[in-house]
Amino acid sequence: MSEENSGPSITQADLQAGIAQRQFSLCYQPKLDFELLNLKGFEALARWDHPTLGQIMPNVFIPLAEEHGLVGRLTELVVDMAFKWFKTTPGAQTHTLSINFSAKRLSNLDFAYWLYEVCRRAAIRPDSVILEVTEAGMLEQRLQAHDMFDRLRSQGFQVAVDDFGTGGNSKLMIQRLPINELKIDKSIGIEASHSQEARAYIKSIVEFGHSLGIKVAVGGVEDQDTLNYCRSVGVDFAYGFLISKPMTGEEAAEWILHRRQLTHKLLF
Ligand code: G
Ligand code: MN
Repeated sequence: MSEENSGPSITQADLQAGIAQRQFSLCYQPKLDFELLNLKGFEALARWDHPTLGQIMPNVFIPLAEEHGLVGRLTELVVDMAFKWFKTTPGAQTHTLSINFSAKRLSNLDFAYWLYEVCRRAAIRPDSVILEVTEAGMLEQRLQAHDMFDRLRSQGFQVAVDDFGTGGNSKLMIQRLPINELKIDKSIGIEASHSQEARAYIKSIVEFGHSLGIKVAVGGVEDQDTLNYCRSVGVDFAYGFLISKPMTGEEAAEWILHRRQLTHKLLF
């Protein structure tokens, strides 16, 4: 599976057909909770299983969807798939479900209410759903960000800032926003294995986040030393290949059943 997609020429019609034919699937990556010493929840990660080009990653198709006004339909499809998995997977609903959203989509006035209605119909508690918006996307929507997060929070949802540390300096903005979680970008988690600066950065963001009552997650945790370091400086949650690669819905269902054994070896 290629993580870097050098940008095959995909047209608007391709994407339209892809959405109509539901050529998309979700993988699920577990998030480890250092306080619970257990699985906290899953992040749903979208993939486009293109019939001829193979698997296409979100960093390619999301900008395209935004450009062609298809992000709304794509969001509906992703939410539908993620909620179906969440509802039908035994034990999933005792955990959280993080979903990536385009900040452009969230700024829509009706969005929070629409999502609330979808949750209500599916009998999913809004507080188990975490909406992830990238730091760059949030900065782009800086004028709407406060209202949009407020609307989401008042419907009971949680909000996370994704890819934190890569999208410009949003610290001042974050201080004024109702945010539940900061997710330090995986490039920084990966670097932390060999870079003292990356480790110092993680530590400083933990202090910053906690001073505002915001939980801090680190992505890209690939080795035990980085996991131990994160835990020692008070990071709340970790994601990464050390814990698990993104899995199919069925594999993630299996993971839930065996999570105690799977997380035990990393933490004790
Ligand atoms: O930024 P975000 O966390 O949404 O990115 C998730 C993507 O990063 C997934 O496509 C996943 O395959 C990849 N990923 C997740 N964990 C790791 C990791 O530990 N190392 C690397 N190199 N990539 C990861
Ligand atoms: Mn994410």
